[in-house]
Amino acid sequence: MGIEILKGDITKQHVDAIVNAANSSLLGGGGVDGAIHRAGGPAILAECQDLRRSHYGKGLPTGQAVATTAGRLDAHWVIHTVGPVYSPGEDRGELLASCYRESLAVADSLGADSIAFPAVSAGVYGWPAASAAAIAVAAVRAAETNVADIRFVLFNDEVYTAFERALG
Ligand code: AR6
Repeated sequence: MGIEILKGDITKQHVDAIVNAANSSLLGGGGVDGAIHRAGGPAILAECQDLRRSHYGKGLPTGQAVATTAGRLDAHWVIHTVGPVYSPGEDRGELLASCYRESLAVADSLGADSIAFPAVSAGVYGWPAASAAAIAVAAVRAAETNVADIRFVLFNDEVYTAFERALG
C-alpha cells in the first residue's frame, strides 16, 4: 500500500475511486461535495436519489460509505461517506476513522486499485486539521485493503501541512 498527499482539487484526479465528504441526505451540499456533483454531472445525483429510495430511506449513517457512478469524473466510482460533525465535548474520532475504513472496504468490494480521499469533516463539519489528519492517516495505515494507491488530496495549505505532519 502506498500513501501520498497532494495539494489540489480532488475532482481533477484520475483514480478508480474518488471519495466524497457527503452528508446523510446524499443529495449534495457545499465544499468538496458540491465540487464533485458539479464536475461529475447529474448522473451522480440520480444514483444518490436511487439509493435514498432503496437502501437508505433515512439517509446514509455517519461513518458509513456507499458507491455510485463517477459520472463525468475521470474515475470509475464516487464513494460517498458521511463524516461526523466535530464536537469539542464528545470524542467522535472513531466515527471519522470509520469513514476511511468503510470507504476502503467499499473500494475493495469494487476491485478499485486507486483511491483519492479529501480531508473528511475538516471543512464545514469543523474538525481541527491536525486531528483530522492524524485520524485519517492512522485509519488508512491500519486498514487491511487491496487498494494499492491511496492519495489524500488536500485543498488548502493548513490541511496539507497537517497531513504532511501526520504522515511523518
Ligand atoms: N478538492 C479537495 N478538497 C476539497 C475540495 C476539492 N474540490 N473542496 C473542498 N475541499 P467539506 P466536511 C476540502 O466542507 O467538513 C458539505 O456541504 C475542504 O477545504 O467539503 O466533511 C456536505 O454536503 C476541507 O478541507 O466537508 C456536508 O453537508 C475538506 O475538503 C458537509 O459539507 C472537507 O470539507 C460535510 O462537511
